[in-house]
Amino acid sequence: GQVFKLEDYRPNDYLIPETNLTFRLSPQATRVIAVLTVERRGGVSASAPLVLDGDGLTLLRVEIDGRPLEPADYMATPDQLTITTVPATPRFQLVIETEVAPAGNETLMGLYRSSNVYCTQCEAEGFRRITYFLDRPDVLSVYTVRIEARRDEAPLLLSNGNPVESADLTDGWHYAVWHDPFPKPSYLFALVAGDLGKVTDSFVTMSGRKVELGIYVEPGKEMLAGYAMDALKRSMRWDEEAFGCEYDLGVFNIVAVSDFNMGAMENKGLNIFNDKYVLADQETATDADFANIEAIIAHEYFHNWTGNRITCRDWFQLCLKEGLTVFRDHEFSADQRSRAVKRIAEVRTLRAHQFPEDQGPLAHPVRPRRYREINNFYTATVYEKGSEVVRMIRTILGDETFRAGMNLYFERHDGQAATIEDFIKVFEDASGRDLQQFALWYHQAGTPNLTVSSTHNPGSREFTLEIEQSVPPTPSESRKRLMHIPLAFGLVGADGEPVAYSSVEGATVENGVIHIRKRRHVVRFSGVAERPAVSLNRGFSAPVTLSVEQKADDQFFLAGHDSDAFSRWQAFNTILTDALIAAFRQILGGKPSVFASRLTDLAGKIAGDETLEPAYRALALALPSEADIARDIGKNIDPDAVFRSREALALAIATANKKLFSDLYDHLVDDDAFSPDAASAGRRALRNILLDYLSLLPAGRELAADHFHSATNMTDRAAALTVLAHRHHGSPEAIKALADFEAVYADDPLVMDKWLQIQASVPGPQTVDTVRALTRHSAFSMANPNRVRSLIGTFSSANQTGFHRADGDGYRFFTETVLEVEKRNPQVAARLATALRSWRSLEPGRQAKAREALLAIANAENLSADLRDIVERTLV
Ligand code: HT7
Ligand code: ZN
Repeated sequence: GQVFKLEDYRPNDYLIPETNLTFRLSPQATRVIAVLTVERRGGVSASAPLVLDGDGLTLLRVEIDGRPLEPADYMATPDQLTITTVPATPRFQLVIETEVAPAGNETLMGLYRSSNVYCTQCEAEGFRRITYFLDRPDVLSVYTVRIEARRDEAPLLLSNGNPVESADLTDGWHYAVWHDPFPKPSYLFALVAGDLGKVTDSFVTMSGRKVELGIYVEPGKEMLAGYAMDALKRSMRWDEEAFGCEYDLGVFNIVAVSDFNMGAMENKGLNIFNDKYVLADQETATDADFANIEAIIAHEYFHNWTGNRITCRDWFQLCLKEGLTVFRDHEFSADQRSRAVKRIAEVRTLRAHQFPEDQGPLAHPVRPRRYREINNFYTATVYEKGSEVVRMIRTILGDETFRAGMNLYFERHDGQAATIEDFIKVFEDASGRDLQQFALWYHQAGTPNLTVSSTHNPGSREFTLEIEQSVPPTPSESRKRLMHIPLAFGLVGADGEPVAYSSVEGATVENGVIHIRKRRHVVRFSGVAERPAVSLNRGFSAPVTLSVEQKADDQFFLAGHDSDAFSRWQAFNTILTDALIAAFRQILGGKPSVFASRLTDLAGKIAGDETLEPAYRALALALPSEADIARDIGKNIDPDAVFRSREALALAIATANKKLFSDLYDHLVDDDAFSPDAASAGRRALRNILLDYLSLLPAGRELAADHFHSATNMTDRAAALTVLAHRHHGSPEAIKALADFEAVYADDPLVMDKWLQIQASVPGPQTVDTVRALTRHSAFSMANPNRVRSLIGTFSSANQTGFHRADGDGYRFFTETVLEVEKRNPQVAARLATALRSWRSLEPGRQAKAREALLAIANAENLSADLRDIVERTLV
């Protein structure tokens, strides 16, 4: 396949300042008439051909300035329309008529049908499946869209921008016209038509303009859209207050559909959502679902300024909108909820998804330089690491200068298609600093490591930190340059208070941040009488790994006393990880796992510490996942031994804290009316993790069954079902709870997704057979991405012992299924296939079987570009 390279970027010879589209909708044969105003750029020869992108199109008509083109004047294939004879005038009108079949479109890109609703997905290159166009983000056009449909089939007709007119036509047809005054790239175009229920509200912007808000859902589900609407209004207000960003159209619409490749899409004025991220009430959604809805509603809304008003010059710049918008939604959630809890959750996600990507065969820079399939670059690196890079800019500049830089960005680049260089420049200009070394965070792949050791000389009252940076090699980047790493730190005295020092040399230290710029820094703090404990990477100021020579006593001290809530959590998490790795080695050596009582005691102390938020305590008590442990071990992984080490530690903590956990569990019972707010969710989270521990003790199974049957919300019900299905697999209680759950929710696909997920993640070699059987269950469908991700995605990426079953049957099932999904939806199949990206860290037997599975996919006939790209890079 073709490789696209950043260095090959050049603007097109033509622009399309105006786009007029008419759709005559019909499931099998929709007509699309595009009337384009085309402009030749200054200095371009009149003989330059106009080459438009297409993808599987049927061309019916092509005219320029009112005259049909002669066959000699153009060449059309399903994937390209080349106009060889272009008028000499600098501007002309091009009319293109195409026919597309939304009903048969299972790729969910371009125009498709989801439960009889017509909808579109154009990012990244879906618009070319609708009409021939310059389908690239630097071609900005003002769109007017007329939609015609049968009124009974599609009473609702929506597109971007503001409504202009609508009326009946003959024979039961009607039409609506929409106009979007803001020039936009084709990837932000959207159309929705169908029979949908509507929830309305309004919002008055900071300058006093009224915006009509609409959320459209499957008829009958309107009462499930209230939380999303509330999240939308809070997002709109927050963006005004935090960034001065005001909404700019008279309407803002959100449509929820049940077939969607990703979470949601920020089309101008018409966001389209996976219904999983809109619909919620206490009966059907967990607290995690509510938090995701809030975050994704905010994320897509925030794109209105970071993505839509200022878009990307080309797809290499994807992090310009995605990393920045993730940073903005993280800040929003931190302000709406608990900042410390939010930060811990973000870091857990980054380590679970981005670190393995950065440390494996699919590693790429936040701003990649090459791609074969852009759909495969909507990654944790572009999104999550991209957000961390923006956070580091704020850490380096400080809040005020960062905000000044953002203001300059909005002022300077509004209406443009910009680059990462433009973004860095606004912060250089706002601060007067040189950020060129810092910019390597965008250009260089791999997770940097800092090796840190410390010494204290009581005689000279000097405390010294030796810090050395290294960036491991990544595919096609063997030599790395030195990075600028802002390392927030604290010196903590025996009383838990910050230790003062009189001067520091060896590195720039500002506002509690050491600026690492060289390979090695020896940072000397003078005037330090007693040896402090060092708290490093406070607040996770840089997305790095640390190798710290640190006494266990210091870790325990920091876990109890660090004033930085994130680092306090981190210290306890490091203690847990070290204990788990030691247990893993003991298990491999045939020895029993033993855990220090000060560890299990500390777990109890944290659980019962009323000065800490319940949500924070719940996060602290959540043991590192099996995948986390495997990543920290690094190589020669036996997932069964990892699983056993984790179970052993959980049992030790539960046994040592039986009474405390049980009392706390009883005390946390909540009789108040349900509220999805963060504090209530935190209490549920703490009680549910206590249940998880208590379920390991005698009578734990009955306790979990009681919890399940007395639950009054989905958070508690799903937590109890997970405990029963995972820890008491095959027990009468587990079987009954699964059956009861199925009986109650059989008609609710989003809830049945949880039922599929819980079963797909049951540890052990037998689960592959369960999952195979569930592919034939009526709740499952290979055509629906949510169903596929819930069953197959969960099994392959969240079930270490099941998927990595020693005899390779998990991998065989995976190969068959990925290839089956691929026939319908290559994008979803390619994402599933990334589950094997860390195959080289497995023990040799599993490694060989994983490789066979990857080769079987690679050797399949007619492989899509999406899947081929992932599998070939994974095998290198
Ligand atoms: N910007 C959106 C990305 C997206 C997408 C990309 C490829 C294929 C389908 C897609 N659906 C949505 C979502 C976002 O990051 O906000
Ligand atoms: Zn986004």
